[in-house]
Amino acid sequence: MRRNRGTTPRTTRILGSLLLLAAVGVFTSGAAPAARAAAPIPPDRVVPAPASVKPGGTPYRITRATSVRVDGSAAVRRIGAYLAGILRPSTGYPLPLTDHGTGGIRLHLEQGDFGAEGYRLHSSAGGVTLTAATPAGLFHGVQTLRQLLPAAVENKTVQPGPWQIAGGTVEDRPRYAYRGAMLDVSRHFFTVAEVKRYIDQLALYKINELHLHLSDDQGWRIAIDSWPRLAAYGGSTQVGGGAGGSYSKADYREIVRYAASRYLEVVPEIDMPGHTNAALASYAELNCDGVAPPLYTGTKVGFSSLCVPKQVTYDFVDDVIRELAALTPGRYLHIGGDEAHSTSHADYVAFMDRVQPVVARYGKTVIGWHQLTGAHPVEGALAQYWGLDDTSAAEKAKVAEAARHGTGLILSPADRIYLDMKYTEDTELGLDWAGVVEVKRAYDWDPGAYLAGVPASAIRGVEAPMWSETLKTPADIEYMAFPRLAGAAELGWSPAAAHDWNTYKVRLAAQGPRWDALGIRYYRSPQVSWPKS
Ligand code: NGO
Repeated sequence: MRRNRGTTPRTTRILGSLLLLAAVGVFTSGAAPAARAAAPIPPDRVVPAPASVKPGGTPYRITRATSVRVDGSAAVRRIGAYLAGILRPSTGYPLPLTDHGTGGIRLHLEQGDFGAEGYRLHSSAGGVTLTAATPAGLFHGVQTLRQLLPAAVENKTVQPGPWQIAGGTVEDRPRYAYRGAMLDVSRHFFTVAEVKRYIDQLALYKINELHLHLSDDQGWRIAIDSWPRLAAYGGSTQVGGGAGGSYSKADYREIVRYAASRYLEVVPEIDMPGHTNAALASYAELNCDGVAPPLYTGTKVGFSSLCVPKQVTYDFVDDVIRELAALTPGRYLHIGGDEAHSTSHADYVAFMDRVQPVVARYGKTVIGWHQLTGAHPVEGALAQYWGLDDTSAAEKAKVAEAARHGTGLILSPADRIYLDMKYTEDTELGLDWAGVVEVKRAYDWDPGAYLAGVPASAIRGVEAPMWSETLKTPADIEYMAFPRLAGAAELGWSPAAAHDWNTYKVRLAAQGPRWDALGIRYYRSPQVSWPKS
Protein backbone atom coordinates (compact mmCIF):
# COMPACT_ATOMS: atom_id res chain seq x y z
CA MET A 1 0.00 0.00 0.00
CA ARG A 2 1.24 3.46 -0.77
CA ARG A 3 0.90 5.86 2.07
CA ASN A 4 1.38 9.49 1.28
CA ARG A 5 3.47 11.80 3.37
CA GLY A 6 0.67 14.31 3.19
CA THR A 7 -1.82 11.94 4.73
CA THR A 8 0.52 10.94 7.54
CA PRO A 9 -0.51 12.77 10.68
CA ARG A 10 2.03 15.44 11.44
CA THR A 11 2.57 14.17 14.96
CA THR A 12 3.49 10.73 13.63
CA ARG A 13 6.03 12.30 11.36
CA ILE A 14 7.55 14.40 14.13
CA LEU A 15 7.58 11.40 16.41
CA GLY A 16 9.31 9.41 13.68
CA SER A 17 11.99 12.06 13.38
CA LEU A 18 12.45 12.18 17.15
CA LEU A 19 12.83 8.42 17.28
CA LEU A 20 15.41 8.65 14.57
CA LEU A 21 17.34 11.28 16.42
CA ALA A 22 17.14 9.23 19.58
CA ALA A 23 18.31 6.18 17.68
CA VAL A 24 21.57 7.87 16.76
CA GLY A 25 22.15 9.14 20.25
CA VAL A 26 21.47 12.80 19.76
CA PHE A 27 19.44 12.94 22.93
CA THR A 28 21.74 10.86 25.06
CA SER A 29 23.31 12.88 27.80
CA GLY A 30 26.69 14.29 27.06
CA ALA A 31 26.33 13.96 23.30
CA ALA A 32 29.14 15.97 21.79
CA PRO A 33 28.28 18.74 19.30
CA ALA A 34 29.89 16.62 16.60
CA ALA A 35 27.38 13.84 17.25
CA ARG A 36 24.57 16.37 17.06
CA ALA A 37 25.74 17.49 13.63
CA ALA A 38 25.96 13.85 12.59
CA ALA A 39 22.24 13.12 13.00
CA PRO A 40 21.18 11.46 9.78
CA ILE A 41 18.84 13.31 7.47
CA PRO A 42 15.24 12.17 8.00
CA PRO A 43 14.03 10.26 4.94
CA ASP A 44 11.12 12.65 4.52
CA ARG A 45 13.49 15.52 3.61
CA VAL A 46 13.76 14.46 0.01
CA VAL A 47 12.78 16.54 -3.05
CA PRO A 48 10.64 15.48 -4.84
CA ALA A 49 8.69 14.15 -1.86
CA PRO A 50 8.56 10.35 -2.04
CA ALA A 51 5.19 8.63 -2.25
CA SER A 52 5.71 6.89 1.09
CA VAL A 53 8.26 7.16 3.89
CA LYS A 54 8.46 4.94 6.96
CA PRO A 55 11.29 6.13 9.16
CA GLY A 56 12.65 3.85 11.85
CA GLY A 57 15.46 1.62 12.93
CA THR A 58 19.17 2.12 13.09
CA PRO A 59 20.96 4.13 10.43
CA TYR A 60 23.47 2.62 8.04
CA ARG A 61 26.92 4.12 8.07
CA ILE A 62 29.06 4.11 4.94
CA THR A 63 32.66 3.24 5.89
CA ARG A 64 35.93 2.29 4.26
CA ALA A 65 34.62 -1.29 4.24
CA THR A 66 31.41 -0.52 2.33
CA SER A 67 31.01 -1.99 -1.11
CA VAL A 68 28.43 -1.26 -3.79
CA ARG A 69 26.72 -4.52 -4.63
CA VAL A 70 25.37 -4.88 -8.14
CA ASP A 71 23.77 -7.91 -9.68
CA GLY A 72 24.82 -9.34 -13.04
CA SER A 73 23.11 -6.86 -15.36
CA ALA A 74 25.31 -4.32 -17.14
CA ALA A 75 22.78 -1.53 -16.55
CA VAL A 76 22.80 -2.11 -12.79
CA ARG A 77 26.60 -2.16 -12.81
CA ARG A 78 26.64 1.17 -14.63
CA ILE A 79 24.30 2.70 -12.05
CA GLY A 80 26.51 1.30 -9.29
CA ALA A 81 29.53 2.89 -10.96
CA TYR A 82 27.67 6.21 -11.20
CA LEU A 83 26.80 6.07 -7.49
CA ALA A 84 30.33 5.12 -6.49
CA GLY A 85 31.60 7.93 -8.70
CA ILE A 86 29.60 10.39 -6.60
CA LEU A 87 30.52 8.88 -3.23
CA ARG A 88 34.24 8.20 -3.67
CA PRO A 89 35.64 11.73 -4.00
CA SER A 90 33.89 13.10 -0.89
CA THR A 91 34.09 10.04 1.36
CA GLY A 92 37.58 9.06 0.25
CA TYR A 93 36.50 5.40 0.50
CA PRO A 94 37.24 2.84 -2.23
CA LEU A 95 33.60 1.63 -2.52
CA PRO A 96 34.35 -1.27 -4.85
CA LEU A 97 31.62 -2.70 -7.07
CA THR A 98 30.95 -6.34 -6.33
CA ASP A 99 28.36 -8.95 -7.20
CA HIS A 100 28.73 -11.01 -4.06
CA GLY A 101 28.85 -10.62 -0.29
CA THR A 102 26.40 -9.09 2.15
CA GLY A 103 25.65 -5.66 3.53
CA GLY A 104 26.91 -2.47 1.95
CA ILE A 105 24.78 -0.65 -0.60
CA ARG A 106 22.92 -3.12 -2.75
CA LEU A 107 21.30 -2.24 -6.09
CA HIS A 108 18.92 -4.93 -7.06
CA LEU A 109 16.44 -5.53 -9.89
CA GLU A 110 13.40 -7.58 -9.05
CA GLN A 111 10.01 -8.10 -10.66
CA GLY A 112 7.60 -6.43 -8.30
CA ASP A 113 5.01 -3.73 -8.01
CA PHE A 114 7.36 -0.82 -8.60
CA GLY A 115 6.08 0.46 -11.94
CA ALA A 116 8.38 1.64 -14.72
CA GLU A 117 10.27 4.14 -12.58
CA GLY A 118 9.52 3.34 -8.96
CA TYR A 119 11.87 1.92 -6.34
CA ARG A 120 12.14 0.91 -2.72
CA LEU A 121 14.99 2.07 -0.52
CA HIS A 122 15.49 0.22 2.74
CA SER A 123 18.13 1.31 5.21
CA SER A 124 19.16 -0.34 8.45
CA ALA A 125 22.36 -0.96 10.40
CA GLY A 126 23.30 -3.84 8.12
CA GLY A 127 23.12 -1.97 4.84
CA VAL A 128 21.04 -0.11 2.29
CA THR A 129 19.08 -1.98 -0.35
CA LEU A 130 17.64 -0.29 -3.41
CA THR A 131 15.14 -2.43 -5.28
CA ALA A 132 13.31 -1.68 -8.51
CA ALA A 133 11.84 -3.45 -11.49
CA THR A 134 13.83 -1.33 -13.96
CA PRO A 135 17.21 0.39 -14.15
CA ALA A 136 15.36 3.73 -14.32
CA GLY A 137 13.79 2.96 -10.96
CA LEU A 138 17.17 2.16 -9.43
CA PHE A 139 18.62 5.34 -10.87
CA HIS A 140 15.87 7.44 -9.29
CA GLY A 141 16.46 5.59 -6.03
CA VAL A 142 20.11 6.58 -6.20
CA GLN A 143 19.04 10.23 -6.37
CA THR A 144 17.05 9.72 -3.17
CA LEU A 145 20.03 8.03 -1.54
CA ARG A 146 22.21 11.05 -2.37
CA GLN A 147 19.79 13.35 -0.58
CA LEU A 148 19.80 11.15 2.51
CA LEU A 149 23.53 11.75 2.87
CA PRO A 150 24.95 15.06 4.11
CA ALA A 151 25.21 17.78 1.44
CA ALA A 152 29.00 17.54 1.69
CA VAL A 153 28.78 14.21 -0.14
CA GLU A 154 28.46 16.24 -3.35
CA ASN A 155 31.93 17.75 -2.95
CA LYS A 156 34.77 16.66 -5.18
CA THR A 157 37.32 16.57 -2.34
CA VAL A 158 37.44 14.42 0.80
CA GLN A 159 35.09 15.64 3.53
CA PRO A 160 34.94 14.63 7.20
CA GLY A 161 31.67 12.67 7.29
CA PRO A 162 30.33 10.62 9.05
CA TRP A 163 28.21 9.23 6.21
CA GLN A 164 25.03 7.94 7.77
CA ILE A 165 21.76 7.07 6.08
CA ALA A 166 18.74 7.15 8.39
CA GLY A 167 17.00 3.86 9.07
CA GLY A 168 13.67 3.31 7.38
CA THR A 169 11.95 2.50 4.12
CA VAL A 170 11.08 4.78 1.22
CA GLU A 171 8.64 3.43 -1.34
CA ASP A 172 8.33 5.68 -4.28
CA ARG A 173 7.01 6.07 -7.79
CA PRO A 174 6.04 9.05 -9.95
CA ARG A 175 2.64 10.65 -10.24
CA TYR A 176 3.25 11.44 -13.94
CA ALA A 177 5.19 9.55 -16.60
CA TYR A 178 6.27 12.76 -18.37
CA ARG A 179 8.45 15.06 -16.25
CA GLY A 180 10.25 17.37 -18.57
CA ALA A 181 12.58 20.30 -18.85
CA MET A 182 13.11 22.26 -22.06
CA LEU A 183 16.27 24.05 -23.07
CA ASP A 184 16.15 26.66 -25.83
CA VAL A 185 19.49 26.25 -27.62
CA SER A 186 18.34 28.46 -30.48
CA ARG A 187 18.20 31.95 -28.98
CA HIS A 188 21.59 31.30 -27.40
CA PHE A 189 23.55 28.21 -28.33
CA PHE A 190 24.75 25.88 -25.59
CA THR A 191 27.58 23.40 -26.19
CA VAL A 192 27.31 19.65 -25.71
CA ALA A 193 29.25 19.96 -22.44
CA GLU A 194 26.86 22.66 -21.22
CA VAL A 195 23.82 20.56 -22.09
CA LYS A 196 25.36 17.60 -20.24
CA ARG A 197 25.81 19.74 -17.17
CA TYR A 198 22.12 20.61 -17.23
CA ILE A 199 21.20 16.94 -17.79
CA ASP A 200 23.08 16.03 -14.60
CA GLN A 201 21.16 18.70 -12.71
CA LEU A 202 17.82 17.51 -14.09
CA ALA A 203 18.60 13.93 -13.10
CA LEU A 204 19.03 15.00 -9.47
CA TYR A 205 15.30 15.68 -9.35
CA LYS A 206 14.12 12.66 -11.36
CA ILE A 207 13.26 14.65 -14.51
CA ASN A 208 13.01 12.14 -17.35
CA GLU A 209 12.42 14.18 -20.52
CA LEU A 210 14.84 16.67 -22.06
CA HIS A 211 13.08 18.78 -24.67
CA LEU A 212 15.58 20.57 -26.92
CA HIS A 213 14.25 23.60 -28.79
CA LEU A 214 16.55 23.13 -31.79
CA SER A 215 15.32 25.78 -34.19
CA ASP A 216 13.88 29.25 -34.07
CA ASP A 217 14.16 32.59 -35.82
CA GLN A 218 17.61 33.22 -34.39
CA GLY A 219 19.29 29.91 -35.08
CA TRP A 220 19.07 26.42 -36.55
CA ARG A 221 21.08 24.11 -34.31
CA ILE A 222 21.06 20.61 -35.77
CA ALA A 223 22.89 19.34 -38.86
CA ILE A 224 20.54 18.10 -41.59
CA ASP A 225 22.54 16.47 -44.40
CA SER A 226 19.98 17.09 -47.13
CA TRP A 227 19.76 20.81 -46.27
CA PRO A 228 23.29 21.66 -45.12
CA ARG A 229 22.88 25.44 -45.04
CA LEU A 230 20.38 25.14 -42.17
CA ALA A 231 23.13 24.52 -39.64
CA ALA A 232 26.07 26.01 -41.55
CA TYR A 233 24.38 29.35 -42.22
CA GLY A 234 21.16 29.28 -40.20
CA GLY A 235 23.16 28.29 -37.11
CA SER A 236 25.83 30.94 -37.54
CA THR A 237 24.46 33.53 -35.14
CA GLN A 238 22.21 34.02 -32.11
CA VAL A 239 20.44 36.71 -30.09
CA GLY A 240 22.72 39.72 -29.87
CA GLY A 241 24.72 38.65 -32.94
CA GLY A 242 27.20 36.23 -31.34
CA ALA A 243 28.66 33.27 -33.19
CA GLY A 244 25.84 30.82 -32.45
CA GLY A 245 26.66 27.23 -33.29
CA SER A 246 25.03 23.93 -34.08
CA TYR A 247 25.25 20.25 -33.23
CA SER A 248 26.73 17.82 -35.71
CA LYS A 249 24.89 14.53 -35.85
CA ALA A 250 27.64 13.03 -33.68
CA ASP A 251 27.15 15.85 -31.14
CA TYR A 252 23.43 15.23 -31.01
CA ARG A 253 23.95 11.47 -30.63
CA GLU A 254 26.30 12.19 -27.76
CA ILE A 255 23.64 14.31 -26.03
CA VAL A 256 21.10 11.52 -26.55
CA ARG A 257 23.55 8.93 -25.20
CA TYR A 258 24.43 11.00 -22.16
CA ALA A 259 20.79 11.80 -21.44
CA ALA A 260 19.96 8.08 -21.65
CA SER A 261 22.73 7.33 -19.15
CA ARG A 262 20.82 9.63 -16.76
CA TYR A 263 17.48 8.05 -17.76
CA LEU A 264 16.26 11.06 -19.70
CA GLU A 265 14.66 10.79 -23.12
CA VAL A 266 15.48 13.53 -25.62
CA VAL A 267 12.50 15.25 -27.26
CA PRO A 268 13.77 17.26 -30.24
CA GLU A 269 11.74 20.24 -31.44
CA ILE A 270 11.72 21.84 -34.85
CA ASP A 271 9.37 24.77 -34.46
CA MET A 272 7.08 25.39 -37.46
CA PRO A 273 5.44 26.94 -39.43
CA GLY A 274 6.40 30.10 -37.47
CA HIS A 275 9.69 30.71 -35.64
CA THR A 276 11.47 29.71 -38.85
CA ASN A 277 13.53 32.74 -39.88
CA ALA A 278 16.83 30.85 -39.61
CA ALA A 279 15.57 28.26 -42.13
CA LEU A 280 14.01 30.91 -44.39
CA ALA A 281 17.30 32.84 -44.38
CA SER A 282 19.21 29.68 -45.32
CA TYR A 283 17.09 28.68 -48.34
CA ALA A 284 15.37 31.29 -50.50
CA GLU A 285 13.00 28.71 -52.02
CA LEU A 286 11.30 28.18 -48.67
CA ASN A 287 9.93 31.73 -48.85
CA CYS A 288 6.68 32.44 -50.68
CA ASP A 289 8.37 35.33 -52.52
CA GLY A 290 11.54 33.32 -53.18
CA VAL A 291 13.67 35.89 -51.35
CA ALA A 292 15.72 34.88 -48.32
CA PRO A 293 15.45 37.31 -45.38
CA PRO A 294 18.56 38.24 -43.44
CA LEU A 295 19.55 36.30 -40.33
CA TYR A 296 17.81 37.62 -37.22
CA THR A 297 19.44 38.42 -33.88
CA GLY A 298 16.62 40.25 -32.07
CA THR A 299 13.97 38.83 -29.74
CA LYS A 300 10.66 39.53 -31.46
CA VAL A 301 8.34 36.61 -32.16
CA GLY A 302 5.62 35.83 -34.68
CA PHE A 303 7.05 37.39 -37.85
CA SER A 304 8.22 34.36 -39.84
CA SER A 305 6.38 31.53 -41.59
CA LEU A 306 7.21 28.65 -43.88
CA CYS A 307 5.34 28.98 -47.19
CA VAL A 308 2.31 26.77 -46.68
CA PRO A 309 1.13 26.46 -50.34
CA LYS A 310 4.55 25.47 -51.77
CA GLN A 311 5.41 21.78 -52.28
CA VAL A 312 9.07 22.42 -51.45
CA THR A 313 7.98 23.20 -47.89
CA TYR A 314 6.81 19.61 -47.45
CA ASP A 315 9.90 18.17 -49.13
CA PHE A 316 11.90 20.17 -46.60
CA VAL A 317 9.76 19.09 -43.64
CA ASP A 318 9.94 15.46 -44.74
CA ASP A 319 13.73 15.52 -44.99
CA VAL A 320 14.18 17.27 -41.65
CA ILE A 321 11.78 14.99 -39.79
CA ARG A 322 13.22 11.86 -41.44
CA GLU A 323 16.79 12.74 -40.48
CA LEU A 324 15.90 13.90 -37.00
CA ALA A 325 13.71 10.87 -36.32
CA ALA A 326 16.55 8.59 -37.44
CA LEU A 327 18.86 10.26 -34.92
CA THR A 328 16.38 10.09 -32.07
CA PRO A 329 15.63 6.87 -30.19
CA GLY A 330 12.95 8.61 -28.11
CA ARG A 331 9.25 8.34 -28.83
CA TYR A 332 8.48 11.98 -29.51
CA LEU A 333 9.10 14.66 -32.08
CA HIS A 334 7.94 18.18 -31.22
CA ILE A 335 6.79 20.30 -34.15
CA GLY A 336 6.24 23.58 -32.30
CA GLY A 337 3.24 25.33 -33.81
CA ASP A 338 3.21 28.31 -31.41
CA GLU A 339 2.82 31.95 -32.36
CA ALA A 340 2.24 31.36 -36.08
CA HIS A 341 1.06 34.97 -36.31
CA SER A 342 2.24 35.33 -39.91
CA THR A 343 0.31 32.27 -41.07
CA SER A 344 -3.44 32.47 -41.67
CA HIS A 345 -5.56 30.14 -39.59
CA ALA A 346 -6.59 28.18 -42.68
CA ASP A 347 -2.94 27.79 -43.71
CA TYR A 348 -1.99 26.78 -40.17
CA VAL A 349 -4.59 24.03 -40.14
CA ALA A 350 -3.60 22.88 -43.65
CA PHE A 351 0.07 22.82 -42.65
CA MET A 352 -0.54 20.80 -39.49
CA ASP A 353 -2.80 18.40 -41.41
CA ARG A 354 0.11 17.64 -43.76
CA VAL A 355 2.98 17.65 -41.28
CA GLN A 356 1.61 15.54 -38.42
CA PRO A 357 1.34 12.37 -40.58
CA VAL A 358 5.01 12.83 -41.56
CA VAL A 359 5.99 12.51 -37.90
CA ALA A 360 3.95 9.31 -37.66
CA ARG A 361 5.45 7.99 -40.90
CA TYR A 362 8.91 8.19 -39.32
CA GLY A 363 7.71 6.38 -36.23
CA LYS A 364 7.34 9.24 -33.78
CA THR A 365 4.54 10.70 -31.69
CA VAL A 366 3.66 14.34 -32.32
CA ILE A 367 4.01 16.95 -29.61
CA GLY A 368 2.97 20.52 -30.38
CA TRP A 369 2.46 23.68 -28.38
CA HIS A 370 -1.21 23.88 -27.42
CA GLN A 371 -2.16 26.00 -30.44
CA LEU A 372 -2.16 22.63 -32.19
CA THR A 373 -5.52 22.02 -30.50
CA GLY A 374 -6.89 24.83 -32.72
CA ALA A 375 -6.09 22.63 -35.76
CA HIS A 376 -6.72 18.87 -35.91
CA PRO A 377 -4.37 17.08 -33.54
CA VAL A 378 -3.79 13.55 -34.84
CA GLU A 379 -4.67 10.59 -32.69
CA GLY A 380 -2.09 10.09 -29.99
CA ALA A 381 -0.67 13.63 -30.27
CA LEU A 382 0.29 15.53 -27.13
CA ALA A 383 -0.31 19.26 -26.70
CA GLN A 384 1.93 21.35 -24.47
CA TYR A 385 -0.11 24.00 -22.66
CA TRP A 386 1.84 27.23 -22.17
CA GLY A 387 -1.01 29.63 -21.32
CA LEU A 388 -1.45 31.60 -18.13
CA ASP A 389 -3.82 31.37 -15.20
CA ASP A 390 -5.86 34.08 -16.91
CA THR A 391 -5.69 32.81 -20.48
CA SER A 392 -9.12 33.25 -22.00
CA ALA A 393 -11.79 30.73 -21.12
CA ALA A 394 -12.32 30.10 -24.84
CA GLU A 395 -8.68 29.14 -25.40
CA LYS A 396 -8.63 26.89 -22.34
CA ALA A 397 -11.92 25.32 -23.44
CA LYS A 398 -10.38 24.40 -26.79
CA VAL A 399 -7.51 22.67 -25.03
CA ALA A 400 -9.91 20.90 -22.67
CA GLU A 401 -12.09 19.78 -25.56
CA ALA A 402 -9.09 18.28 -27.35
CA ALA A 403 -8.12 16.55 -24.10
CA ARG A 404 -11.60 15.04 -23.82
CA HIS A 405 -11.15 13.73 -27.36
CA GLY A 406 -7.91 11.99 -26.51
CA THR A 407 -5.13 14.58 -26.92
CA GLY A 408 -2.73 14.17 -24.01
CA LEU A 409 -1.53 17.31 -22.24
CA ILE A 410 1.84 18.40 -20.94
CA LEU A 411 1.44 21.37 -18.62
CA SER A 412 3.86 24.27 -18.88
CA PRO A 413 1.79 27.26 -17.72
CA ALA A 414 4.05 30.22 -18.40
CA ASP A 415 3.20 32.22 -15.27
CA ARG A 416 4.03 29.17 -13.11
CA ILE A 417 6.69 27.00 -14.64
CA TYR A 418 8.51 29.03 -17.33
CA LEU A 419 11.98 29.09 -15.85
CA ASP A 420 12.92 32.14 -17.90
CA MET A 421 10.42 34.39 -16.08
CA LYS A 422 11.99 36.79 -13.61
CA TYR A 423 11.57 35.95 -9.91
CA THR A 424 10.90 39.60 -9.10
CA GLU A 425 11.15 42.80 -11.10
CA ASP A 426 14.72 43.12 -9.79
CA THR A 427 15.92 39.84 -11.30
CA GLU A 428 18.61 40.80 -13.78
CA LEU A 429 18.08 37.87 -16.13
CA GLY A 430 14.86 36.64 -17.69
CA LEU A 431 11.66 38.01 -19.16
CA ASP A 432 8.43 39.10 -17.50
CA TRP A 433 5.81 38.93 -20.23
CA ALA A 434 3.94 36.26 -18.25
CA GLY A 435 4.53 38.04 -14.94
CA VAL A 436 7.15 37.56 -12.25
CA VAL A 437 7.27 34.08 -10.74
CA GLU A 438 8.66 33.67 -7.24
CA VAL A 439 9.43 30.24 -5.84
CA LYS A 440 6.11 29.81 -4.05
CA ARG A 441 4.07 30.75 -7.08
CA ALA A 442 6.07 28.32 -9.23
CA TYR A 443 5.26 25.50 -6.78
CA ASP A 444 1.77 26.30 -5.62
CA TRP A 445 -0.52 24.81 -8.25
CA ASP A 446 -1.81 21.35 -8.93
CA PRO A 447 -1.33 19.92 -12.43
CA GLY A 448 -4.30 17.64 -11.82
CA ALA A 449 -6.69 20.52 -11.18
CA TYR A 450 -5.15 23.26 -13.29
CA LEU A 451 -7.39 23.13 -16.36
CA ALA A 452 -11.13 22.75 -15.87
CA GLY A 453 -12.93 20.10 -17.88
CA VAL A 454 -9.84 18.01 -18.54
CA PRO A 455 -10.01 14.32 -17.59
CA ALA A 456 -7.23 13.38 -15.17
CA SER A 457 -5.99 10.70 -17.57
CA ALA A 458 -5.26 13.36 -20.20
CA ILE A 459 -2.58 14.99 -18.04
CA ARG A 460 0.64 13.23 -19.02
CA GLY A 461 2.84 15.45 -16.91
CA VAL A 462 4.58 18.76 -16.54
CA GLU A 463 7.50 20.43 -18.24
CA ALA A 464 9.57 23.44 -17.21
CA PRO A 465 10.75 25.37 -20.29
CA MET A 466 13.92 27.47 -20.24
CA TRP A 467 13.83 30.03 -23.05
CA SER A 468 17.18 31.63 -23.62
CA GLU A 469 16.65 35.12 -25.03
CA THR A 470 18.51 36.56 -22.00
CA LEU A 471 20.56 33.52 -20.95
CA LYS A 472 24.06 32.98 -22.26
CA THR A 473 25.95 30.76 -19.83
CA PRO A 474 25.36 27.68 -17.68
CA ALA A 475 25.45 29.96 -14.64
CA ASP A 476 22.58 31.98 -16.16
CA ILE A 477 20.57 28.80 -16.73
CA GLU A 478 21.22 27.58 -13.19
CA TYR A 479 20.24 30.86 -11.60
CA MET A 480 16.85 30.75 -13.33
CA ALA A 481 16.34 26.99 -12.84
CA PHE A 482 17.24 26.80 -9.17
CA PRO A 483 15.27 26.65 -7.01
CA ARG A 484 12.18 26.57 -9.26
CA LEU A 485 13.17 23.44 -11.18
CA ALA A 486 13.00 21.40 -7.97
CA GLY A 487 9.38 22.52 -7.51
CA ALA A 488 8.49 21.61 -11.08
CA ALA A 489 10.05 18.19 -10.53
CA GLU A 490 8.01 17.71 -7.37
CA LEU A 491 4.80 18.65 -9.19
CA GLY A 492 5.59 15.96 -11.73
CA TRP A 493 6.75 13.26 -9.36
CA SER A 494 5.09 13.53 -5.96
CA PRO A 495 1.54 12.49 -5.07
CA ALA A 496 -0.97 15.34 -4.92
CA ALA A 497 -1.44 14.65 -1.20
CA ALA A 498 2.22 15.51 -0.54
CA HIS A 499 1.78 18.97 -2.00
CA ASP A 500 2.27 21.52 0.76
CA TRP A 501 4.30 24.73 0.49
CA ASN A 502 5.09 24.90 4.19
CA THR A 503 6.75 21.50 4.33
CA TYR A 504 8.17 21.86 0.82
CA LYS A 505 10.04 25.04 1.63
CA VAL A 506 11.84 23.29 4.50
CA ARG A 507 12.89 20.44 2.23
CA LEU A 508 13.85 22.94 -0.45
CA ALA A 509 16.03 24.90 1.96
CA ALA A 510 18.06 21.73 2.56
CA GLN A 511 18.91 21.63 -1.15
CA GLY A 512 20.85 24.91 -0.93
CA PRO A 513 24.01 23.41 0.59
CA ARG A 514 23.88 20.62 -2.02
CA TRP A 515 23.79 23.18 -4.83
CA ASP A 516 26.68 25.00 -3.15
CA ALA A 517 28.66 21.75 -3.01
CA LEU A 518 27.85 21.03 -6.66
CA GLY A 519 28.81 24.54 -7.76
CA ILE A 520 25.27 25.28 -8.93
CA ARG A 521 24.39 28.97 -8.89
CA TYR A 522 20.92 29.62 -7.51
CA TYR A 523 18.54 32.36 -6.45
CA ARG A 524 18.38 32.62 -2.68
CA SER A 525 14.70 33.47 -2.60
CA PRO A 526 13.64 35.30 0.58
CA GLN A 527 10.63 32.97 0.68
CA VAL A 528 12.92 30.15 1.83
CA SER A 529 15.01 29.98 5.04
CA TRP A 530 18.28 28.83 3.50
CA PRO A 531 20.84 27.46 5.93
CA LYS A 532 23.85 29.74 6.36
CA SER A 533 26.46 28.81 3.79
C1 NGO B 1 6.79 31.90 -25.64
C2 NGO B 1 7.27 31.84 -27.06
C3 NGO B 1 8.78 31.67 -27.17
C4 NGO B 1 9.49 32.62 -26.23
C5 NGO B 1 8.99 32.41 -24.81
C6 NGO B 1 9.67 33.34 -23.83
C7 NGO B 1 6.29 29.89 -26.49
C8 NGO B 1 5.74 28.53 -26.55
N1 NGO B 1 6.59 30.65 -27.53
O1 NGO B 1 6.59 30.50 -25.35
O2 NGO B 1 9.18 31.89 -28.49
O3 NGO B 1 10.88 32.38 -26.27
O4 NGO B 1 7.60 32.58 -24.73
O5 NGO B 1 9.23 33.18 -22.53
